[in-house]
Amino acid sequence: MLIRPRDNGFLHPFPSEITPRAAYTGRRALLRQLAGGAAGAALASWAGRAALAEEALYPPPGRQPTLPARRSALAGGVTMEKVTSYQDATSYNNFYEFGSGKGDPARNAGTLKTRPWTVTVEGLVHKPRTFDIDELLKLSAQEERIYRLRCVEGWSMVIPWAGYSLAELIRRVEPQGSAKYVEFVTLADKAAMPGVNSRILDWPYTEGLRLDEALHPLTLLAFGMYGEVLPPQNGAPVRLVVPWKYGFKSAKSLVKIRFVEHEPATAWNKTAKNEYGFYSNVNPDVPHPRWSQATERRIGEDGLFAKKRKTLPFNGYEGQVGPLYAGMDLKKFY
Ligand SMILES: Nc1nc2c(c(=O)[nH]1)N[C@H]1C(S)=C(S)[C@@H](COP(=O)(O)O)O[C@H]1N2
Ligand SMILES: [Mo]
Repeated sequence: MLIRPRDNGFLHPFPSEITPRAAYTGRRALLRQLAGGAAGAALASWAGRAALAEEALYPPPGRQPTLPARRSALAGGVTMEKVTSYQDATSYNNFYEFGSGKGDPARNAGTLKTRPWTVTVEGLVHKPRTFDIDELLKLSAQEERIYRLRCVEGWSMVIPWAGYSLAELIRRVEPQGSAKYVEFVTLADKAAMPGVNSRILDWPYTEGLRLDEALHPLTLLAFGMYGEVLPPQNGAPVRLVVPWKYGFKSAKSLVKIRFVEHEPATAWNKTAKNEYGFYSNVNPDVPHPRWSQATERRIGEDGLFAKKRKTLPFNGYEGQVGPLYAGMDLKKFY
């Protein structure tokens, strides 16, 4: 019997709970065979379209090593929306260390060397430690989380990440009672990163979260996407993904995680205080000083006639993270 894709599965396949790339490519091969084979015309055209759709969404084999991950069971961990194509997600990026144009990271980030690589966890913790990246990768089981991410410039996308909750790491280093915030420091390597020689930002790029935000299970330490390890332009070998905050909170290519008592400075806040606050929760009611933040365009849908989408509070994750901000004036703490 033919296994029909689910409505949603047509656009994002659910081959099994374990989603190594082989499962996707095997399914595509089957679809192609059906499309070209003796099957009826309707079936052939259905299979042809399905194969094409999946080819567009997932990378062809051999780009990056695979990174198998089991599908997340976390509330909010898997959105049912159409996944952005791999091509779009890896060619339209913000990664200022490699240039400020959206195409610069894909063009320039090939110089990033991701081995050897270490991440140092320090500050107000009982067990400070430097992790080798391969050790960090195996610290907890890799989960596939499919998150929306919204950039402050008005575009959004849906990406299947592989990683585990940052809380898994935090738990192991045992924060002290005085730790209230977490600061994230990313690589600033002048030789490998042409952007670091410019003065656009005060390098290294840093970000911060309140400790309870960092501990929220949706906050992901990501090592992969689309069943593979992260490509350099998306923040290899390890980055943060905080789906209810504007994209710039999701710091790429992390080298240090520091536990501190006071709210840390962040790279964008230092550069333009009135445009980028510490909290940066996706909030359609708070316009950026230079544009509205009430609507967004999904990458891949940005044709001339594509409708804009309404931006949701907390990027649609209000049910999960709203309680973190109970009683706070989110226009003041933007
Ligand atoms: N180190 C570093 N991390 C960064 C950035 C950056 O310039 N440098 N840009 C941020 C911004 S503005 C966005 S929208 C996201 C983009 O992630 P993506 O390219 O994987 O879509 O990365 C964030 N992380
Ligand atoms: Mo962004």
